[in-house]
Amino acid sequence: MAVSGMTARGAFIVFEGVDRCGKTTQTQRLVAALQSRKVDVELCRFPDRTTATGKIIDSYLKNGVELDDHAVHLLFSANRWESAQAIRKKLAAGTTLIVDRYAHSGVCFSAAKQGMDIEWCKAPDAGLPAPDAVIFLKLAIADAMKRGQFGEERYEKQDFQTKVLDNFMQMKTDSWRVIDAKRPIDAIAEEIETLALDIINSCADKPLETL
Ligand code: DGP
Ligand code: NA
Ligand code: NA
Repeated sequence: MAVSGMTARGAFIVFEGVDRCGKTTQTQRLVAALQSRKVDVELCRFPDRTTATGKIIDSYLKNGVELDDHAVHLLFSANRWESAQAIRKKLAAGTTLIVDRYAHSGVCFSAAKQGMDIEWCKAPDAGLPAPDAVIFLKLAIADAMKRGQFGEERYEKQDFQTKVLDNFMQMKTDSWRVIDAKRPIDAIAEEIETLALDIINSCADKPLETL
């Protein structure tokens, strides 16, 4: 509960999953639902393609430039570090952040590449603000492939996404909230809204942790 004169901090809620799992739709739906309940909330997504690092990442994802796997991994991490200070400030000011991908994507996508090790991939993100909750939208790759636009960007290939999903399942801890993403959009949105309200209430007086 908020003590008078103090603002309860916002929650840092991260959505993860393979490509086409419905994260973008669900994060947008959640932000709209929370806004209609007068929750102070903002949507963010990583990679943030608008920054200097984000522009290189965007070009890489669209196959416009080739980059060494280690170099691009560090760019994705740098792209999160660019926002770290703003994330801390917003949370402290009471704004809840709904985030479409974060450090778990960083590790799970890079480690799906030959010769890229999970522990090496985790290192550059150490010290970033840690999510209060990870909501994982779980979808089989065969089902993701039936959805529109799969295959347009660099990583949107069946074999690669299968490895990414395996990595997510390996990294998953008991604290992740796993959502069956094969169901209708409205049913998922309803489940997530209840979950998010619960997370927002329960982290208001807990300190923000770091990765
Ligand atoms: P999105 O804009 O959410 O569709 O993400 C773009 C693609 O980049 C998607 O295939 C997931 C992947 N991705 C997101 N974050 C990272 C990261 O930190 N590292 C790597 N290697 N890939 C990432
Ligand atoms: Na994508
Ligand atoms: Na690997």
